[in-house]
Amino acid sequence: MAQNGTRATGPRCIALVGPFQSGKTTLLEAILARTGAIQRQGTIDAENTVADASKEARHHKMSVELSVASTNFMGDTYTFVDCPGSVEFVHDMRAALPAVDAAVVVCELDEKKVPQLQLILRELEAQKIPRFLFLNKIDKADSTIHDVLRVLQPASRGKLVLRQIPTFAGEIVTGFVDLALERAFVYKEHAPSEVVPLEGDALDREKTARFSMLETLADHDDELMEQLLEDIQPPRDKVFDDLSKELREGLVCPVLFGSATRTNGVLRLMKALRHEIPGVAETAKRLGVKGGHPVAYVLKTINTSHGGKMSVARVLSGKIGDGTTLLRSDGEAARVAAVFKLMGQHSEKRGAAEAGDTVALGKLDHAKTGDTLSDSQQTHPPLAKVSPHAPVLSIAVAAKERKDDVKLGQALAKLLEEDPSISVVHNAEAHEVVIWGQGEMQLRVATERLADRFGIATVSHKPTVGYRETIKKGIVQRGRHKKQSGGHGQYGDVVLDIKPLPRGSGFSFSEEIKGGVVPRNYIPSVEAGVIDALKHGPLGFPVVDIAAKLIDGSYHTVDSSDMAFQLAGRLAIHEGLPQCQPVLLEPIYQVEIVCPSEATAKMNALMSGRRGQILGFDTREGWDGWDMVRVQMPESEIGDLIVEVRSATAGVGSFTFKFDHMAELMGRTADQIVAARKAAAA
Ligand SMILES: Nc1nc2c(ncn2[C@@H]2O[C@H](COP(=O)(O)OP(=O)(O)O)[C@@H](O)[C@H]2O)c(=O)[nH]1
Ligand SMILES: [Mg+2]
Repeated sequence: MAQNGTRATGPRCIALVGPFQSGKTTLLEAILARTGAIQRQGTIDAENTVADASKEARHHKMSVELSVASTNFMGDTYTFVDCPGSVEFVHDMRAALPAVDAAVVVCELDEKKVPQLQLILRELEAQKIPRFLFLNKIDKADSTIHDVLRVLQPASRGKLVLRQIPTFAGEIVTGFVDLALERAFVYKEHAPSEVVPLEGDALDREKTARFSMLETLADHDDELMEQLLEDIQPPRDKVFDDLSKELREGLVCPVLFGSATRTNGVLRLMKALRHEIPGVAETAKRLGVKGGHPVAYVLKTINTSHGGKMSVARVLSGKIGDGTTLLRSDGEAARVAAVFKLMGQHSEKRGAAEAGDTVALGKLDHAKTGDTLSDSQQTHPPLAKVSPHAPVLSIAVAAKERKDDVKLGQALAKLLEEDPSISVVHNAEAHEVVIWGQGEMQLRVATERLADRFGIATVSHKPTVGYRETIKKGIVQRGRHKKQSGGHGQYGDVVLDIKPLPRGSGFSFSEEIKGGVVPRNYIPSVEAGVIDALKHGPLGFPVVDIAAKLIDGSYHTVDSSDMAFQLAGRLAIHEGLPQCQPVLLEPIYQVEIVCPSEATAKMNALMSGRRGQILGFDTREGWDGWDMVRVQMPESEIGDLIVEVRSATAGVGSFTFKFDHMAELMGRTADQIVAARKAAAA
């Protein structure tokens, strides 16, 4: 069992997270190369990295799903979960985090990326994941490197502590001093750094920087504080113990430097992970695992191109092997078909997985991402619950060929299984299958996967907006259906009192038939005819907020029928409504936008360009430096709103929305909508 101050034991699991393009996938590659898991370090450009091996990731040169790869370092197994940095794929990271011992937050010294960094740190803070910052791309560093804390601290609630300071030749960073070790290193490209004497200017800077590191640590350690006040040099072991303890408790976030492309700072990072992060015992405790028997957490679900399902899982206690029966928290059971070790897309069968191992479990039909699995002795309550962010963008998709319709439904179900931040809505009225997701790239990748992996060519278009129409004034309208074509005729005759209803009332039907002028048994037929006619009003949309009262009519003993009265009801509506001042209704949504305060003014401008009505501004609760803007906005304008919100906020702004009411729409916009509808129907 790991204790504070001593090294954790067993296989570790570490998430690589951080803003888009900060170098996470490259860092994983560097780690695998440095620790000997791969012969040569691949690059994003050469499309030969272990992670990002899917066709879509290669094609877009960005992570579009998480990748898992393991290595051995000084006798222990380390599994890394390389998470996509794009906000659109953030669910992969969020769902994986509960299972990891720690996260390495890969970042750049770029003020523009600080809001993204803040979002990610927020997630780690919320899930209480111990974290390092790895300041990458040190090969490109300029003078801002002296400002690391000033630039990055605002992104973190926990105190950042510099563990290293860079050393220079002129303007170029050539190495670093490790402040805990008090040792200077010079970077070597693709080789371990070389220890050099710590002297001169570097020594002076080291003293100052080390003192401020210790001061930060002393905030949580009275003994260390006394030593500092009395000018006593704390023993090196004590410093390491404090670093480790405060990291594990989430009190501080140590900052390391490096360059993933040059494999600089990678060994230092590995050593810090080895000595300082918690192991599976502590992680299991953090999650509340009731130990003793096998328990695992599913951090990702993958459907391989040959149709096999794999559940990537971290074993938190016990042992799971081929044939182990695993129960979900709700009691549903399935048997593990095989245990795999993952190296990106490549999987290899291995023996049983022990506590700490992160493996792929084959053919667990019942398992979903986020599930807690336990062996057949007893169920385990869920260890974590990570709900996907509400979707913000949608497209309607259809198979190019009719014959693929069924396949499309099945393929979508598999995509949803892999990425629960996508959802599918069947719009029966518009005969559309609508995919909802987190952004343009995610939806594009989803349609690419339908083609690449499932062989389904699709066409996509903007989803139909839920327009309605209603009437502004009433009318009393007769509808008479009469046909005499030899033998048996058809006869139905009704008079309807048609009236507008208040907004949101829907439809009501009533009758006031006296003296049986319309026989009882035909009244439901009239209603059915009216309902049918209201599906397409004079403007082409479903009619709502309308009352129809059957007040008169006549019948024929032989020729009247159910069908004839339905047709009469329809006729009355068709002939009556155009005279009732039909008007278009458009759905208005209540939208809550969250954004960094600097962008609030831009949101304001954005809203007026999209017929939005600002209801109010607020500071965002619990988020310093963020605002929340409440707006009412037509559904049609929300369509691609996320694209503009993100571009105005360095990618971090977002919103949620819910239907509020239907509002009358007149003038040019309405005319265009009606014309488009007519054209589509023609
Ligand atoms: N100069 C420099 N470029 C880097 C470094 N690490 C990554 N990159 C480049 O940054 C880009 C994004 O890298 P990638 O690993 O895909 O970032 P990710 O989105 O965080 O996974 C790629 O073009 C990398 O080659 C580094 O240490 N130095
Ligand atoms: Mg990546």
